[in-house]
Amino acid sequence: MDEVRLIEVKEDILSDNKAQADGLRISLKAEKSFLMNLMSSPGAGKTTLLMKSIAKIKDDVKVGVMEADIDSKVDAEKLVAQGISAIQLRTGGFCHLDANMVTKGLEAMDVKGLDLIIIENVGNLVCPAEFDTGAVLNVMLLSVPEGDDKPLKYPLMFTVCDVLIVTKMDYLSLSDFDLNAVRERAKKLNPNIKIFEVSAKTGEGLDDWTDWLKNEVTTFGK
Ligand SMILES: Nc1nc2c(ncn2[C@@H]2O[C@H](COP(=O)(O)OP(=O)(O)O)[C@@H](O)[C@H]2O)c(=O)[nH]1
Ligand SMILES: [Mg+2]
Repeated sequence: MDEVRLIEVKEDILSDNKAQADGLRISLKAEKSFLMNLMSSPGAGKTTLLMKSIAKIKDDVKVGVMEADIDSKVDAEKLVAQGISAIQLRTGGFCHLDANMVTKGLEAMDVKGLDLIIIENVGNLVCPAEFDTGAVLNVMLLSVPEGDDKPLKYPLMFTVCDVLIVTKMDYLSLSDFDLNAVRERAKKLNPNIKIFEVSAKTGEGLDDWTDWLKNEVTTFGK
């Protein structure tokens, strides 16, 4: 019997996506639109952190949010109810956003006049790390209840992110989460990763993060 041919498609998909993401980055830079991609496990606190962060910077930075979920509108509805400009992308089962989906989302958004566009990616620590969205800043959340072993289990996510926000810090005293171990594990994978420690519930560490983000956005393209 003839041997069955095995064709590797993943590499092609990823390289096509990377080319599209690079093109998107160039056009967004020309428009001085700062695109940030926020990733984490489901329930780590992305939507909550976005609402708290945007409330702090909205007088200085005009923000729009692109929510992505497999099949629901709940996150965009939460943001809109807070007066935040948001659209919802339904990925229809896909576990991540790619540059093509983000391009479609941007076409549906009123991006003129926005200084900062934030993508809340589909919640998981695996697929979103593989697909470049065209963002200039990749941020991940790791919440204390998820445990300190996540850099060991999901190294790619920690490698591709510019920023790690350890969140739900209000749980720290209730858990065996080893903050130093997370810092060391993340830095070993990605020596340039910037780490913030935040509780969206108590507000601890929120200003450090939002002051830094505001500075990144306002100096973008200058
Ligand atoms: N205690 C605590 N709960 C939080 C914090 N941030 C988010 N949560 C809660 O975690 C749950 C999931 O949050 P959500 O923002 O929807 O997570 P997402 O799925 O990553 O968008 C909600 O019940 C939030 O109220 C935090 O810093 N501390
Ligand atoms: Mg959410």
